[in-house]
Amino acid sequence: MTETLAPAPATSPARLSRLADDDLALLLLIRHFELELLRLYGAGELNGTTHTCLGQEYVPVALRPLLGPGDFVFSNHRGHGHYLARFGDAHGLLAEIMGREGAVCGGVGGSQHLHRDRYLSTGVQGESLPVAAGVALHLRRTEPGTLACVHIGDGTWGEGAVYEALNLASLWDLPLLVVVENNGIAQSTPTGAQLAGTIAGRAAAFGIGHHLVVSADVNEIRPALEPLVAGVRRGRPLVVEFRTHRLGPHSKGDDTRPPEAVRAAREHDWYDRYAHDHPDHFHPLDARARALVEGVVAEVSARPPSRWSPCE
Ligand SMILES: Cc1ncc(C[n+]2csc(CCOP(=O)(O)OP(=O)(O)O)c2C)c(N)n1
Ligand SMILES: [Mg+2]
Repeated sequence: MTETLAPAPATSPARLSRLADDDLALLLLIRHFELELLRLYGAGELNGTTHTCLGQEYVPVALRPLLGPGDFVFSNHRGHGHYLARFGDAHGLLAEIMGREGAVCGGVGGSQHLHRDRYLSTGVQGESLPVAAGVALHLRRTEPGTLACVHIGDGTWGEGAVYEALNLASLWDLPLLVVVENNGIAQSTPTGAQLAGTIAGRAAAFGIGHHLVVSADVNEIRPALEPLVAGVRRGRPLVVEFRTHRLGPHSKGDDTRPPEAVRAAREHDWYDRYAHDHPDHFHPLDARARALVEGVVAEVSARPPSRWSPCE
């Protein structure tokens, strides 16, 4: 059976519901943080690389209150939103990326390799899922009721380690929540050109539940996920697949998509849609988030370089 693998077609997306202030503020913080990063890279202020989550910000925002401090979060290369949703710490993250004092990991982890409490990220595709499964096993034994949440992209389903982890997660009833951000592309390869079958079918092959999210409305997504996440805490792994849209380049300046594909992604952007649907709510909070991030950039840019010692 052939199923559609690309993100939802570019029909006019539905009206978004009015968000709570803190959800909108967090969405906007992530949006402006990512936009500033691209600007800083363009200005030659940053080294290395970065992958922004522009267009996908609502995924960690929807999940935020469903995860507690006892839960582990394993993030990937596109992880700034995951970190900001967990800690709200734009200063520490920017300092990490810029290699300045106050950096989350002393400035040696950079954009992709963060560690703070029960939050870890890696830029190596497929690395985190087996580790998360191991942590989930440990949690099941020592802290029942907690879980390991791991974010992966559609392209990461090409890594064999994903299947070893899913096999054991199902066999051992692990509290493992696999969040798939299916943005329809892996670097420059459309999902339909690299993934046979479906993500749902692959989860089913291991007897693992699958929940598809096509909405970008946090108020719709969160209550639907709440009972499912509770099920994970009781020891059944779950795959939650978000059909989402990557607004920006893969990393920076490397967008190989045709202009119409970028335009279609923009039509689904929660940011423009929310501005249109709720201008009175959007504009003041947007201005506040923009100013906040500009302040973070000014403050962190003025800090001295970070120092790190393996013996500390
Ligand atoms: C093992 C490994 N192979 C290749 C890469 C280079 N790489 C980084 S991101 C990426 C594409 C990832 O696609 P996807 O999983 O769909 O995530 P997205 O970038 O779309 O968020 C690739 C090939 C990598 N980081 N790790
Ligand atoms: Mg992808």
